[in-house]
Amino acid sequence: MNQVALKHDWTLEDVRALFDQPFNDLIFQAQTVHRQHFDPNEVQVSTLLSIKTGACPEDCKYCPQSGHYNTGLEKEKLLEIEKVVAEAQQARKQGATRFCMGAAWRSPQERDMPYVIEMVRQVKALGLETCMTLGMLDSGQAQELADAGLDYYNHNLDTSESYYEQIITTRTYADRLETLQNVRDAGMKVCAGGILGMGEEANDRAGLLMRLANLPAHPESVPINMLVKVAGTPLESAEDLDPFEFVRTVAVARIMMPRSHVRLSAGRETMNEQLQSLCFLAGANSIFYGEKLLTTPNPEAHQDRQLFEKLGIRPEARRAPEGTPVSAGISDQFHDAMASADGSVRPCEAMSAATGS
Ligand code: SAM
Ligand code: DTB
Ligand code: SF4
Repeated sequence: MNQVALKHDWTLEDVRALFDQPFNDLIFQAQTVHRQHFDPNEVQVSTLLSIKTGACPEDCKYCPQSGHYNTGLEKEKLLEIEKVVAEAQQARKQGATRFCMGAAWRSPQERDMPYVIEMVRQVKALGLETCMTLGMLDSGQAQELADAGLDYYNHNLDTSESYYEQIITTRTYADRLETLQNVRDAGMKVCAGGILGMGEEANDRAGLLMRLANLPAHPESVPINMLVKVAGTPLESAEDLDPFEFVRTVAVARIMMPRSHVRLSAGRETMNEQLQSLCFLAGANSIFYGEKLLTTPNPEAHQDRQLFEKLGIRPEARRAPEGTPVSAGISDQFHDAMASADGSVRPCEAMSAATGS
């Protein structure tokens, strides 16, 4: 494997030069880099659950859960641990290898910590990787979550530093960077990305990727979300982003952060199969799987299984650090779910390969 040193000193000009290549050259370069680091026919599969919904004090202009806007969302308090574990069991049965729990908080309060810590412990005990996104963390909270065994923490930069203040006024870019540093210092894996289609310019998309790739270590997961336009939010009528710009951003993220999982995240509900396939070709190798993201719709599970089947894509098996598959059973579950998608059971060599069995 060609292990080129990872680059952390990108300038905006470097990033724009990647973006501005002819489309075919960019996709070829991204797919070439992708193949140096990953199996091009494997996609990691995560499921999301909102563990605390709505009434968030922050004013993120894209977000249906902000208490500043009337989006008609029914708010819910922190879910009971048993309910979260039952949902995780269901996700595991459907073939997810990672379970992400999200809360509409500015940051967790001290009284919440024992509950979320217990959620991490019990979900992990099912053999799933755990991820949480709970807002800002101080260093002590990050350490508590790491000690409980939390694998990933998601906290997005969302956009470029200069466009950020058009989108959120209740906390700063520096706050976001501080949380990412606290997560990293506590020894957890970092999941950080952004949202496209918020009326930003090409330089903002380049600026977002520049900040992510210039972090002291690249985030292990980079979610690229297409804005889900929700009625009642200030961005409900944002102009559609040209889908090719979305694909270009995925490709540039792949080239700049070659060893990271790039997640084709929110927004797949409005993308056709061909656009999603272009994103996989550009190096996206992770998705959220299951009918719902946090509060908005995601493609039905059977549609994703059919798309994987059409493209010959296998769900990535969870791997132990030394590269040994540790949850073959989980990928088998995806296989079973896939086999029953159209009511018939058929052999699927691809799935067996993914499980290493
Ligand atoms: N409250 C926590 C926070 O903001 O960090 C965690 C939950 S928040 C919903 C997680 C991420 O979801 C946000 O950072 C944003 O990138 C993404 N998100 C929220 N609403 C979205 C939308 N309408 N379209 C696309 N992505 C969205
Ligand atoms: C991320 O980057 N995307 C996910 C996850 N991190 C938590 C969230 C998408 C949320 C989309 C809007 C909703 O469903 O509420
Ligand atoms: Fe709150 Fe997170 Fe939504 Fe911002 S993105 S309003 S912090 S739930």
